[in-house]
Amino acid sequence: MAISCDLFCRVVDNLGDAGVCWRLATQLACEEGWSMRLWIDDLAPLAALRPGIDATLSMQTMDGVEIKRWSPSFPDTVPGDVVIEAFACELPTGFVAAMAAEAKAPVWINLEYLSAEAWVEQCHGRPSPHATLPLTKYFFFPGFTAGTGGLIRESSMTAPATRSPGRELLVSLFCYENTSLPDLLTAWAEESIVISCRVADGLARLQVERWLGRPFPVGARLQRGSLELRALPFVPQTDYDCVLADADLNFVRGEDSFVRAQWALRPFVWQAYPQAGQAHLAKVDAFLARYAQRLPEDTRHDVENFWRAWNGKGDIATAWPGFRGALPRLTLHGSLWAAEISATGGLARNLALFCRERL
Ligand code: TRH
Repeated sequence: MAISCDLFCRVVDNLGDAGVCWRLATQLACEEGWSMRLWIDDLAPLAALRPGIDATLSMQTMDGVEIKRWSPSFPDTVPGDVVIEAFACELPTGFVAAMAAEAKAPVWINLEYLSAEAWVEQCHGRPSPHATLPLTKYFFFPGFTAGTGGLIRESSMTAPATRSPGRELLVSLFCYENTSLPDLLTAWAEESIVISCRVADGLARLQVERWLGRPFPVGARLQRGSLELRALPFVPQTDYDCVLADADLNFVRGEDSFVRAQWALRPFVWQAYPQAGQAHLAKVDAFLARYAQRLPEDTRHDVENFWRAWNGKGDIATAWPGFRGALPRLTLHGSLWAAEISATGGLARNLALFCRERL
């Protein structure tokens, strides 16, 4: 009998909540053979990520996943064998009661946010008994090391072909509001090589538009000095992987694009989800400590300077030349790093094994 699973996702902001849950749901369905039910409170981001999904429907099936709108009036539902609560989204009270009423309680997983911080290994897999009901929730942390749940990665995924360096530097840009962006664009416009920048729709495009001081609608191409700008439409999630693989350098953010950039093998720069008091810098540093560990010291220094400046600490224009010089070395590093982080196994497989042991 296939394992049945209810995955709950609340869209807090942006696309990452839906993006991560969608990848996980389809992988558990297609690769592990689970019978998946995805409860999501806002279907709009999902419909953008996966064309074919209709944001107006309260129930539909796509890619082997039953998608249900999670509305405040939650219907009486028999829980699946496994219940995944994504990012502590808080399950409906009635559903938790139904879980407790089952003869055998479902395996209850809280899927956490990705972080490279050391404490993750200590917390991964920890049980947390419910205060009043006969239920246990397990914390499942994605991560980069063997003591964590690993990273989302399709088992069918193949490494993209290597890119031979051309006469221009092809960059993809996806970011949050970023105070370093105008100075970086100015530095690129004054470069000695052509920088061809594909700008993601949304915040990245709007900030480029502000820097240009003129409209920069989706589909537009504009040139400023050495900088060629192209405003990409929002592309489906699977196509976004190709955008990353086609570039020489990718700027990514949040969680899912951050992981995909690593599977794309190209040099990349991550903007962490901004937090008050620059708390996100600890996350950036924790990741850099792992990612840059095996790089020569001067390269490591260039990478750290640039990444920190991109995350609000330091001067991006000063950091750019060193980082640009480090790109050939980082291109070689991409495959080694991807091999290192794939050794932990894919998150969907690790999660399936974790649950099977507890079913
Ligand atoms: O959208 P995000 O900022 O999501 C964030 C993070 O998950 C963050 O940790 C969380 O706290 C916050 O949401 C609530 O960035 P992320 O995670 O990279 O998700 C973006 C998704 O959008 C990813 O699946 C790739 C996809 N995407 C496309 O499919 N097409 C596109 O054109 C672009 C630019 C992105």
